[in-house]
Amino acid sequence: GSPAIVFGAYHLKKDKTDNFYKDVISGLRSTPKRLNSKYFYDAKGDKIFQEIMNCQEYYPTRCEMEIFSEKTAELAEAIIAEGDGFDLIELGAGDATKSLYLLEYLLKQKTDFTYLPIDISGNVINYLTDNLPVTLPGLKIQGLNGEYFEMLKEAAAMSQRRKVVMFLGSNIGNMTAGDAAAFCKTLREHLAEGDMVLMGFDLKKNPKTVLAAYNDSEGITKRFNLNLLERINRELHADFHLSKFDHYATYDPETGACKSYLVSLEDQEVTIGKEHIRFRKDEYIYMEISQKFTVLQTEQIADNAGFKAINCFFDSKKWFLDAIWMA
Ligand code: AVJ
Repeated sequence: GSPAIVFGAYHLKKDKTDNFYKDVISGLRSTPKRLNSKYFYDAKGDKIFQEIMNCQEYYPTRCEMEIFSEKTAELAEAIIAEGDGFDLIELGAGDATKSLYLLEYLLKQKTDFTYLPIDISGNVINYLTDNLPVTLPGLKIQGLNGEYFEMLKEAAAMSQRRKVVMFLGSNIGNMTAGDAAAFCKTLREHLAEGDMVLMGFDLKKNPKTVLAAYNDSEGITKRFNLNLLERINRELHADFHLSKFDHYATYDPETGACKSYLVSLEDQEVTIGKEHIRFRKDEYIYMEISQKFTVLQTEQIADNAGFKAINCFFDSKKWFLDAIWMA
């Protein structure tokens, strides 16, 4: 039957500022200090991330774009193979540039599907639900603004159809190995047998290539990191001096962990609401991990979570992998 879905966007009503404040305070009260990179994506952060994706050194987007533009038919056929009439859910959809290739192809084939983008950024969801129906006439779209699994539950409550969940751009790399394993297990629990996952992984490669992508010469990634301090200033009434912090990126080819830090350039105290946080000179805030994988590791993650890895799509350099898993 047809899905009980209308055009539009669903926005999480819960007080998000509250979670943001709690996470920031507990992160900055920890030793070592840390902030969660999921908070990078406010309106300005979304814009800076666009700049990152367009910059010379940041290769992952171009690699995955090549897969989606050059192997559209193969990707679509692998997805359709399990039957027509499905919900195509995208976790962390962003501007959906890569998915557009797939959506356009599926529409041309008169495939019966609804596209459900999920994103933590309300701006992203508004943009997609406003623009995609214009770019792709006939597209059924339901935007979901909020956390992945809360919104996945919303999606499941809306329709009983087969699910194909896309998690692209190596977004999974923003989790530690343990968190990624737990995430995939939880994802599997939210799915039924026959459902599919299309997961993007940034693969291990020359360490200089990886590091340059997170340490770009124009300092876009530095601005991306500092923007979170600016967001905290604005939304949580704090007084970070951005010029008193510097960006430091590192890549360890052994573990595949690429990490970003903001380093305090002097002894200083920052006020956030009624909290006071002390920084020693050279003390760092751990901002983000962007994990790189071997193909074998991705298969082990699938296995361990109860998925069957059934298909691998690589770019021509084999720098990036889009894997299809079956629940
Ligand atoms: C959106 C999580 C895939 O980790 O490569 C880019 C975010 N951070 N440059 C990544 C990011 C710094 C990006 N992901």
